[in-house]
Formats: sequence, C-alpha cells, structure tokens
Amino acid sequence: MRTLWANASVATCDDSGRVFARGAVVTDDERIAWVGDESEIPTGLRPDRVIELAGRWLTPGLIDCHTHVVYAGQRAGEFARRTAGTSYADIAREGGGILSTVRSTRAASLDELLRQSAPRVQSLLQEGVTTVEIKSGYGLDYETERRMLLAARALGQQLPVTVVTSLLAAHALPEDFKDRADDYIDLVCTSWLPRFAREQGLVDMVDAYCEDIAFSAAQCDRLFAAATALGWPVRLHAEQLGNVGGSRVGAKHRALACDHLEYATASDALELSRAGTVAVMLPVAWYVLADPHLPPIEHFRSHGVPMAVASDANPGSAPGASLQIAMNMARRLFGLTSVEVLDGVTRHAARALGLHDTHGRLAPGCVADFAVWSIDTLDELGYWIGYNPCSMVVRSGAIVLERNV
Ligand code: DI6
Ligand code: FE
Repeated sequence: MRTLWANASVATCDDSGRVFARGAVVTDDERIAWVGDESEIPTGLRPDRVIELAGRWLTPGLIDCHTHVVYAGQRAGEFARRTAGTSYADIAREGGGILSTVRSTRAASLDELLRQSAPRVQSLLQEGVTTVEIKSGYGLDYETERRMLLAARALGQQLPVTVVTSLLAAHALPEDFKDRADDYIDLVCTSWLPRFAREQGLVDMVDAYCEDIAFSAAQCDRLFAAATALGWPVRLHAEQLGNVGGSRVGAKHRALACDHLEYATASDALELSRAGTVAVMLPVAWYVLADPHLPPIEHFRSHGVPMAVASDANPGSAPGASLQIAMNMARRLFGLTSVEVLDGVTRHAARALGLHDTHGRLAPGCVADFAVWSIDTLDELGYWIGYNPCSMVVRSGAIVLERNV
C-alpha cells in the first residue's frame, strides 16, 4: 500500500541534514519511496491513503544503540550505598555490581526474563524508539547468555521494534573463574563463539567490557580476533572508568562502536576516526556514577568521529530505560548540540549497529520507521525531561503507537 504522510515538518537526518518545513513522506509498504517538500510530490506517486500530520514534526524512528534491558532483579540497595559514598568499582570488587545481576538473571526462566524486560522496551517504544540494541552479559555461562539472547529475539517478535543483539560474555569475570580471566576468554573464544556461530541468528555483534574491573585490552584483542574470524562485527565498552587502551583495540578491529570513552584521549579519537568507529555517548551512566571526567567531545568533533547517544539502560549505572533523558543529558552534561543529539539517536546510531544503509535516515529505499512529535521546533528534542512529546510511532510503514500529546 502506498501512503502519503502529509503536512509534516520533516527532519531527514541524512548526511545533508535536510529539513523540510512543509514536508511529506511517501511510503510503499515498509519502505520509503519519496521524501521532500509537499509542493513537489511527483504526480505519478498516487497514494492509496493519506495520513494528515497537522504540522507535527516527523523524524526517523529513534535508535537506542546500547542497552542492557534484558535482566532480572534490581540493584537499588547498591544505589543507596553508592549515593552514601561507596564507589561502583569497590562494589564490583566485593562481588556485587554486575555479578549481583548475574545471580538474579541465572535464576530467571525465559518467561520471567521476558516479563521483566518487556516493560523496559515498551517505555523506549513510547519515546519513539523503533530499533534497540540489546546485550547479553548477565549470564556469563553459555546457557544463560543464550537465554538472554533468546529473550532479546523474542522481544523483537512480540513488540513492534527491531532488535539487534550483542553477545557480551566478556562483561565481568564469573566467580568460578576468579583470577583466571585468560581461561574464561579462551573458553568464550574456543567454545562459545563457535557454538553461537553454528546456532545462526542469535548474535549480531560481539561486545566486551574493557576496564580494570573487567577485561584487559589484550583479552579484548583476542576475543575480537576470534569474533571477526567468524564474521561478526565487534564493539566495546572502553575508557569509562580509566584508560586501559580499549579504543585502540576497537580501532584495530574496525569496531562498529566504542562506547563510554570518558577517559579517551585525542589520539584515541584520531584512531577511532581512522577506523570509522562511532563514539557512543552514555551520559546517564556518567550522571549516575558521578565520575567528573568528561568524554573528549571536542576531539571527537575535530577528528570527525561520529557521535551516537544511547540510554545504556542497565540495573547498575543507568537504571530505567529512557532515551529522551539520555538525549537531554547529552546536551546538558556533555554539551552536544540539539542537531548532534538528533543525529546521535538516528543516523550515527544506525551506523553503530551496521544499519546505516536502511535505518536512521529518511531517504528513498530506507525502512519506513518514523517518530512523529508534537513540538514546535527540533530544539525540543532533548529539552523535555519527564514529559514525552512523541505522538506517533510508525514501524515498517505501519502505525504501531499513538499518544495523545
Ligand atoms: N555498561 C555496562 O555494561 C556496565 N556499565 C555500563 O555503563 C555495567 C552494567 C551494570 O552495572 O550492570
Ligand atoms: Fe553498557
């Protein structure tokens, strides 16, 4: 069916950054056929139906390119300890932190994981998100990592959202491998990766947590060599709590994304730009952990490193699931402009997931995923806190959500 989405202000978020104040979009089923000024719709494009958008803004569907929404339980007790002064790293060294969520996630069935995780994805959807990346990493044994990935895939079936999965087996060292991180990485490389490769369709990318409290740059290097040999793209959490050389390893393996990067240097930024890697900003984690070290935004800008913005939704450093709050924080705390933030949740986020050809932009041939906003200016994206101006979500050309705002 051919649909004309009429009378909208359209932000294409393509490389040209074009905006059509009196714009329109034409879709053929799940694809975009045409985008432009309403007065220039080609006469040959006769729509079967017209959806009147009454001057609202239309953007690509938002992409949350870094989340850990699949897990069981919560860590409010740790949050209380952290606000009273104990550090995130100290709690992790005591066997809390990620390992605490590993215990509750291992104990949860697939149904229980889905029951707890679906509302988090729903709240992203309400905010205009049509694509979400979901990581494993709270299993740290083969069966639970697999169950998390199955849950992520099931969420993509049950809800109108495109799910991209990352295997994050290298998230923390499981207790039974204490002091044997190399053995754990060997197990992941020689056993788990080949098993996931045989079981096609569960893993889209391989991720790692490269930090003093997690895995070293050399261990991530080995993991990425094994992952890329099996054909997977890689990405990693790097330089969040300190600089341990993660972004250089990411650049070496042409990582799709390097995430966090609070402690990255100018030369890291240069390496990322040469590798075409996206720098993913996670300001909610920065805010919750209250580490004053800011990511080197100016170096990313001057080296032309594309910046994405994501929620990092996880039970430790970014509880909840809100991309709009991340957008606000990226502006207020990291100093990104409203245009940088919008690009960061659309075309650059798509690039971070390897989806640049089909998602995150409004252009002919792209998937017809949109968000419609009851706002007067694009500056309102990443401005509101706790008020959601998203009034419609369109996925693959179909309206999947309408809100009265
Ligand atoms: N992303 C992560 O994977 C870790 N921090 C972050 O920003 C930890 C997640 C957690 O504490 O559960
Ligand atoms: Fe994360």
